Amino acid sequence: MSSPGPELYEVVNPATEEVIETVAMASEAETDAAIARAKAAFESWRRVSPADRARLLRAFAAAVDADREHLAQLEIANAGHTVGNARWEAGNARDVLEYYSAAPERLFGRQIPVAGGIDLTFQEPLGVVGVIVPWNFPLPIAAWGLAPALAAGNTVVLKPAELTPLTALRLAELALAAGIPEGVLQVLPGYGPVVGRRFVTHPDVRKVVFTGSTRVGKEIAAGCAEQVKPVTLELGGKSANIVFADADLARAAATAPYAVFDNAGQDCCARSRILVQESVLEEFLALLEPAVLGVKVGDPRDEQTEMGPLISAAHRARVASYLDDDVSIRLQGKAPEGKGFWFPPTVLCPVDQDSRVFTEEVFGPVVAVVPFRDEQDALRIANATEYGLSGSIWTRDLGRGLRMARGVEAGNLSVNSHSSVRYTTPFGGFKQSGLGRELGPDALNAFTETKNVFISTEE
Ligand code: TXE
Repeated sequence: MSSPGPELYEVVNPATEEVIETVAMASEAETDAAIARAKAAFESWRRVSPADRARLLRAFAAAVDADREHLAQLEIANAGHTVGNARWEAGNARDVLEYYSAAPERLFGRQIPVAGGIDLTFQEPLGVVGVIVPWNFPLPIAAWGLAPALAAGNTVVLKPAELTPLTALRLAELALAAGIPEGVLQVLPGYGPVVGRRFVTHPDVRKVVFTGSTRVGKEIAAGCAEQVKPVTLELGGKSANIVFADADLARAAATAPYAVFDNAGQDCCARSRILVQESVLEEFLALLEPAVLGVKVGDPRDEQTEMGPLISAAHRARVASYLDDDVSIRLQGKAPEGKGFWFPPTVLCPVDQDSRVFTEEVFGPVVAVVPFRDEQDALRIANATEYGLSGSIWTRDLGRGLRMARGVEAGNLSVNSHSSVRYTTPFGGFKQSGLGRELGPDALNAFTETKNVFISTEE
């Protein structure tokens, strides 16, 4: 009797709707086998000397560096990212690997003074880490999870999103070519409720790292709680871009589209609510108009393109549904017609602050503009959301900028800038935007347990 073959998944180019690859989806049994391999590999990987582990991670970073253009082209084809973004993302994956390659030799313990002996603490690896990656930034988010995990001495099984497995699969090949031993990093394409779910329920997976929707994040957190399994969650956002009347309005308006339409709005840090002080609302909208209408949407391979397509037909339908509500479109750019999951950059104003579009994560190129009176009013609006990932504050008064940054309930704020992500600084959300921090020195804590050892010196 022949057994059924693996389930196959057709990977589609969202700019052309063409099938570019067919990928075998892992079953639950294959997931268990991968976890068993990762567990076996952990026993030797944890014993690799810190200097050798650092060397192997540097070699992995160098392999990613040498393959940057190839990785970028894969991401353009698979995720529809613009060529500029895709190159930045491949560079970011390399940077993150390089940054954490310094960690194995710097995972210091402490010696705490105690009576009657010597007390030592050790930062021990956890074991097998399951990393679940979404489709919006497949390559950087994979690197943010796997690099600190491996550096701290863990082994990793990584599940890319169904829609975007190609760059993660390439990362696994590059790791092997760089000398990272078999089983230390495995990439397992598969469905969330099959492979991802198994990371949660399998007792040999000692930690789960998840980036994705708040709905699934809650399910994962609940499942991990059953086993008291640590979990890092990076979830949705509804971030505010707050523009005060005293700001450099021209700069604030010129950069606002980038802050929400970048990656076609499929960014958990997207500043999808623009809050403008009421006295300058019309002036700001007038400045915003050329910036929005000028966004070049189209072929992501073209160096001039600023915005590519959405990831899928289903996602485009979901984004479009927000415009079926009773909303006022103030500005709308152009998007190509025909094949591809295109959507035009769209600015809504005025907006009902209780509406779906103002309270839910749209994850598309749609931004809502509302006026505010003063600092207190701006804070009230900015914080009236279940999310708390990022936000921007535009003002020439730095005291106010800092006051507002301290007042907004979010993990990553920027003043006179929209930057949220640097690989050297912590990244993560307040409230329902997440749990724990990725990147920077803090991320390493999430991949170790502290062990305390007391040695008696009594005679
Ligand atoms: O996310 P899912 P989707 C938000 C964004 C988007 C919405 C839905 O608003 O429109 O979520 O996107 C895996 N157990 N974000 O449906 O389902 C899945 O296979 C374990 C924000 O794509 O959360 C994929 O690998 N894993 C976000 C990953 O989870 C499961 C990025 C994310 O998929 C699972 C993406 C399960 N039961 C979407 N079900 C951000 N923070 O940037 C699914 N998965």
